[in-house]
Amino acid sequence: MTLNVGVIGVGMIGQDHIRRLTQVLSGARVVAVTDVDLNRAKAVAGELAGARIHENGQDLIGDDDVDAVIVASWGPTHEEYVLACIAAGKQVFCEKPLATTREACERILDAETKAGRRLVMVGFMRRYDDGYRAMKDTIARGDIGAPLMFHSAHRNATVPGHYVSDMIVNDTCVHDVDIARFLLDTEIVAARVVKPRRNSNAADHLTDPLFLLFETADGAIVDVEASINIQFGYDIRGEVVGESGTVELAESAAVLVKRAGGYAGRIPEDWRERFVRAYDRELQEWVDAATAGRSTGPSSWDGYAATVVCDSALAALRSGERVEVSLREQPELYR
Ligand code: NAD
Ligand code: ISE
Repeated sequence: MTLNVGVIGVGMIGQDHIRRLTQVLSGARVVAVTDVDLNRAKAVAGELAGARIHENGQDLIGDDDVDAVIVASWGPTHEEYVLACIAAGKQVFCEKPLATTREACERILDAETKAGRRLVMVGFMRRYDDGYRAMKDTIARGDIGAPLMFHSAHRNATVPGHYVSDMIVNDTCVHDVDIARFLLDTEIVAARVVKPRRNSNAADHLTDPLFLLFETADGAIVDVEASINIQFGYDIRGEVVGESGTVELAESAAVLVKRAGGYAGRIPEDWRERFVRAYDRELQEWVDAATAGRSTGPSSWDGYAATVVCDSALAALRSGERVEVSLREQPELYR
């Protein structure tokens, strides 16, 4: 059986997911697209055999030919589409963030819990990266003892013009928050944020870099260096320090070239290159699960927890104080 997918939001990542669905993965075809920029939707549909264009996301979700939906529009628009997919009983792959406020995420948790089955997968693709998976396996086997600290660095070469200061936390570091929860298998309970000296390459309205410090429920510490104008490329680092060893991500370059008294390897340009296999794997698993009528991967709960932690980090950034994270009780559906 082929899964008929509708895509809401066909900008950068929406088009990248369409490329992988049509050229890389198996078992799915794109039958409908929509975008508030209808010309963009038309241009994208023009490259797809037989895909129809809908005026808006609600119409696309209501299309009987659409079996499952990808939401890749801007973060603040995710809630209404995810809620509509749940109401229609359709599996939905929602790009991060699940929603941009705690309240919006809670409405999604409530709707999915009421539906009595998981319908939502959130696009935290790092969980599908070979390096992070090997780190998790190492920790789970007990090879380095109990994890004490996780050092994470998230460096973007530059950011687009529409990027505003809060996004360094809720758009960029949301990935570090999720991968910390995944690797350490616990919740984050408090946040602090400090501001190093400003990067003079940053636009005036951006606070860059930031250093975030999180406490987990079992007493481990997570630190995240977030840099969004590092210039040299897209550089993602991670190291977990355990009681008797450490495990860290290796360099992502496939090869190192040694010559003329030095060595060099390629640094990815952006996340599309760095995490290309992770995106492929997350979406193939979603297609396979949706085809079988079930859900998989990061859940609405994971999306909710990440958003609430980011809210606390933003409050900590503004106040300069330690801010506690308070999550509601986890519904049975997500245990
Ligand atoms: P983008 O601006 O390139 O594309 C977003 C598209 O959504 C645009 O074409 C815009 O016109 C459209 N859109 C906005 N509001 C809409 C609405 N209400 N209905 C329909 N279409 C609408 O942005 P992007 O970089 O592709 O990001 C899109 C989403 O993907 C964001 O949530 C972002 O955080 C996420 N993202 C995730 C990753 C990742 O690593 N997982 C990487 C990049 C972006
Ligand atoms: C972008 O939206 C992503 O999700 C990328 O993975 C992240 O590195 C980048 O900072 C975000 O803007």
